Amino acid sequence: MKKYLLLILLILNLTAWPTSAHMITTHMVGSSGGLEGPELIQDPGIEGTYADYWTDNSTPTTNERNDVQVHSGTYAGHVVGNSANDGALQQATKTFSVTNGQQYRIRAWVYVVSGTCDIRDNGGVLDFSMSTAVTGSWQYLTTTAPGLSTGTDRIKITIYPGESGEFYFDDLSIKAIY
Ligand SMILES: [Ca+2]
Repeated sequence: MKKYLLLILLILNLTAWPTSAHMITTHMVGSSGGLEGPELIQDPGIEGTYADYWTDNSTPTTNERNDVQVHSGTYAGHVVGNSANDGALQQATKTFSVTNGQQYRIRAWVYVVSGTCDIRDNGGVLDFSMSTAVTGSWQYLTTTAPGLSTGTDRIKITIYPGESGEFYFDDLSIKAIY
């Protein structure tokens, strides 16, 4: 049934934009069956040069990529800290764009060693938060949130609440959903 729905949607897409066939490739069918836009996170798998994409949030003891715990690929982000809000923040040059009123799906994989790992927006343009304190295995976090205005925002992945923690993060995703 989903195949037929996809086919119909593709035909509608072709009919609506006959000269923009590349648009079709930017839309994927998500697990909910709805269409999703392109990935908005740059280097979502944390495989690139870490400092190009991530900076410190507050004063983490460690904020790096390493290969000790990895969800996919070769590397994952790794944070160790001894105060609340210690963690990783997307570089100001690596923001994602948000459209007012558009709904987004946020996904992340997190491996908590200790404390609570909290993932949220930094700027309030896309207002979301999700967290886990489950230790010792990769946990899948997902939520949806609307754009509260049109602009750019950043992800931060921090120890919150609590005053200490250690975690890994990998395979981040933010996509518009339709
Ligand atoms: Ca990875």
